[in-house]
Amino acid sequence: EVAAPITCKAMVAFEPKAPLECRTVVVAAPKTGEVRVRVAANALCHTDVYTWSGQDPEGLFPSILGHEAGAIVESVGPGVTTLSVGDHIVPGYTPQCSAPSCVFCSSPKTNLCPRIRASQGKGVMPDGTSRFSLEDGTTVFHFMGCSTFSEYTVLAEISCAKISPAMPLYKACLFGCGVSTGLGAVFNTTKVEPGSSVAVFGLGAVGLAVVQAAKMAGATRIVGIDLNPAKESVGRDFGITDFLNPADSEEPIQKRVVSMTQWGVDYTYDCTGNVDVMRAALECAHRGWGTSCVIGVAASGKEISTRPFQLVTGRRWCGTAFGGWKTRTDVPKLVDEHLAGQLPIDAYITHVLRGVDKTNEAIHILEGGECLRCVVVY
Ligand code: NAD
Ligand code: AHE
Ligand code: ZN
Repeated sequence: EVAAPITCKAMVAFEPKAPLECRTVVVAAPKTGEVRVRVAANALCHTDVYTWSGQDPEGLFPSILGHEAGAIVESVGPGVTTLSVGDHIVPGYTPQCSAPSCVFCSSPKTNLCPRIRASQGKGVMPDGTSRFSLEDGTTVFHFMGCSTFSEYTVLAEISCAKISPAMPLYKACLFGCGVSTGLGAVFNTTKVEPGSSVAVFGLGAVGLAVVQAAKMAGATRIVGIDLNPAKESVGRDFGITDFLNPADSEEPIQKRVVSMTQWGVDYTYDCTGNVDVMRAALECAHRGWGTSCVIGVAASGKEISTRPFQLVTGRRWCGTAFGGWKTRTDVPKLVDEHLAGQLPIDAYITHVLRGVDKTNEAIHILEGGECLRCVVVY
């Protein structure tokens, strides 16, 4: 039996930087290998704001943005075997097809399953069409395979992490992107060892999750760097041992970090998306072995540069997507660790709003500088 289309409210991005418009949208039934979900809560990530601003080469309009959510399966399409109506899920923008023939899913080295990446980047479901339309029939594009600024959305089965129903969905959303990414950058991508020194550029939710994980991994010196002086105090709450504001001195920030530590720090992370910061982060990594991890997303056309000598003398540049976590196997484990009291995340939720129509306010709040994550409960 095929589910009927659902009519609900969604925030539609019609053009870059114009406020999202709360519209009635029609969400079609899930097709083969898809599920339709009721979004219970969504946390805003800086990447949503980046795409909304028009700088994302894959940004399409009109579209429904949003990718950090907790949701409940409402209906399942043909052929879906691993999810049932009522399951609690976290949508993933990095799917996990788990096919034995998928060299990415089969490898422990990566989470970058390419199965639906091309259609995802074009704002459509794997069959090349959208499940969203306006009441007048206009097609609305999907975003990052999630589109969670909508009361209902359609996801590929392989994009859904089924989580414990004991996890409140307003918190589960945090594991859908920023917090997981910061944790995974430390645990999976760079594998920080006890006693390491670390520098984190940008103390938003992503950067603070790097700080949290670095502390858990036994790093003994954690330098937090942010242009916003208010980030020193929240950074210390999460575990930074030192704070630097690049605006406090004419001296390049990488020199300041190196002079604090003699040869630089073992692991550095860009959590800003600024390519000059990425360069600074690489150049304050330890001579001989320091690793710098790019997490931030840079605007279309931006490129990174440094003197190759920085790499010749032993520094390594790497990057991470979703912290290297495999969505379907790892997100449920992160949730279980939280439920077992081993992974506190409540402090990331600095603001809570009610109603999908409050998403513009959430954007305003995230840009205000005091917000880590603003959760909108639908
Ligand atoms: P955010 O806006 O909440 O935090 C960014 C922080 O960086 C802010 O505290 C800001 O004051 C600081 N900052 C900005 N410019 C700076 C500079 N020049 N020097 C030092 N600090 C500076 O953003 P967020 O949600 O934490 O996301 C951080 C970045 O990570 C974004 O670029 C986002 O798109 C990206 N991201 C990437 C992944 C991934 O999988 N690779 C996942 C999530 C987010
Ligand atoms: N379309 C963007 C890509 C931006 C990007 O790099 N996204 C990150 C996730 S950011 C989450 O907040 C990512 O995981 N990328 C891997 C992928 O397959 O997209 C652009 O700038 O082109
Ligand atoms: Zn994100």
